[in-house]
Amino acid sequence: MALNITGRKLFVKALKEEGVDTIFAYPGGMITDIVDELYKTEGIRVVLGRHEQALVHEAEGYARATGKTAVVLVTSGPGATNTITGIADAYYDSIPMVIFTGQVPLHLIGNDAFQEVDIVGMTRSITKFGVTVRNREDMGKLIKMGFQVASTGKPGPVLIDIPKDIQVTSGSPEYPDHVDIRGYHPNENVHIGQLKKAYRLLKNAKRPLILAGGGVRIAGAQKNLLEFATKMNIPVTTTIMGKGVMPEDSPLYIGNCGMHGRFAANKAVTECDVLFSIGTRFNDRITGELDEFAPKAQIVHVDIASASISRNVVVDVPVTADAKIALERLCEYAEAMDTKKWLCELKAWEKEHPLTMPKSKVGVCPQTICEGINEVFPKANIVTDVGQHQMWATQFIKLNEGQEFITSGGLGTMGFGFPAAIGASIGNPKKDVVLVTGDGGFQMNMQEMATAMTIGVSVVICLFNNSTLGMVRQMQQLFYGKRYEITDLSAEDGSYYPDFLKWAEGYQCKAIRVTDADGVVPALKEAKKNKGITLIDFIVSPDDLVLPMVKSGTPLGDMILK
Ligand SMILES: Cc1ncc(C[n+]2csc(CCOP(=O)(O)OP(=O)(O)O)c2C)c(N)n1
Repeated sequence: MALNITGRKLFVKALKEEGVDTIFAYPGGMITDIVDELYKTEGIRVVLGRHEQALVHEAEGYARATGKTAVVLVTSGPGATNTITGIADAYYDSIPMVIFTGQVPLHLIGNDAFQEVDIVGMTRSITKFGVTVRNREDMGKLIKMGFQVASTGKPGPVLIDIPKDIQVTSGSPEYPDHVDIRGYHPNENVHIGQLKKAYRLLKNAKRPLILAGGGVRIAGAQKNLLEFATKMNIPVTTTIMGKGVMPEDSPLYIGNCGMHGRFAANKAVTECDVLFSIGTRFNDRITGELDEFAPKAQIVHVDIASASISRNVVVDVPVTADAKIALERLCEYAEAMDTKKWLCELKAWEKEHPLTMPKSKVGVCPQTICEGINEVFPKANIVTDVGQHQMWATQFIKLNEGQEFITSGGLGTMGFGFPAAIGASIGNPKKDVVLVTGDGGFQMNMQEMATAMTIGVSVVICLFNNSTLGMVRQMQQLFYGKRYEITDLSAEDGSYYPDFLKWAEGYQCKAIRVTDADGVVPALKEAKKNKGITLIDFIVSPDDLVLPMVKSGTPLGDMILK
């Protein structure tokens, strides 16, 4: 029999057996033993962030760029609570992740001990699975369960809380290959009868439409989607999480739909007679007023999680299946449909209201920046923060095959972008990473510049600096009589803090300010030459709007166009 080993040694063994080569960590009293064990370990890179929230976003960026399960390690109490926003973000966007938290020793749990919080309880509704290891002998099994649950079915975050005494207690060295988890049976098959029903419905449609979400990317089904849509001549619209699953240059691709979707795409959802939706959860930003969503359509919904089906939109044909498997099967019998007339209608709508924005009164037009990014970085992974800039990126940045669009879709977390971009670069160092961010969101995790400079990642930060919390200001402009309360980030005399160029100087990173359209492409080209971090401070007008816009709670067809 193999000799017993400590919990801290089993922790490292588990990571190795899971093939983990990078973890995102921040130290503290309740994980010093594990941290010490990592010091002695070869082959696992430990990335130190500057804030635990950012650390989780870094892990998310890594997972989103690589498809791997990301691993986070933080201490108990404030270390653990600081991860909560990131965990929620990962949960809503189905990112595979295992978060390890240190915990006070077992006998102190529940005693108001220093830095003790019930992190498992606090994160119950935003994790797929969470547990405190209370017995050293269960540790291997629980970690295995964590990795299994995080990465299978609809992926998501898992939290494993390890009390300090468990980390130093000796026990079995076994780390299982597989564990059976009672009640957890992710769907691996597809109900062919349901799929055939869906196919028949599509085949008889006059105005069929495919709505593709992030589930298509998670399943790695991009090629299958293209094949299916092309074989059948069916147009495709995407959600924000689905952006990029269909090549933007395909004649069948009509852009994103939803709150800031294209006019033609929202019209298509409103007018279609069969909506084949796959890998999307019908978030309210996609549906607008629920009762008016796709009012003329019969709806098919393919999703890996049966609990997601008919939760928001009651559907006509539910199909519980992995998106790739479903599309592979469908492609076996897919035949061309005559959709010429319908495609012409879509083209006419696109012509009626093409996606474009007026020239800005001051500063650089956001559309021009996005087009510059398309020109100079046609292969980069694109990461965004949350706000107007995010929506402009979804509208104007074109994604080619092999490019990821990494954004906080479900939770809409300001402060996500910069750390996620760092994580994406760590996961895929050969690929250019372009971050599109706002001056509000960037300031929520800008301390990570220290992380980025210290470990030497390469990111181009395109800061859309409109000196305002633009997305909220836009609502004030349109719906609240221009009462700009707490959205202006500048001082009364107009001065602005920080001066991003001077700030960047403190981190010894390259920084460029661009105030007019002519400066866009040269600045991006210079950033491309510079290995490391380049911050481009694009001065943007606070009055620029993201349009079209569907006001929250109104039907998708009612778009504000100017
Ligand atoms: C953590 C967090 N707080 C508040 C919000 C609400 N919110 C959404 S967008 C936005 C403004 C973002 O401003 P900025 O980062 O400057 O980007 P812009 O909209 O100007 O492009 C705010 C306050 C949020 N999404 N996340």
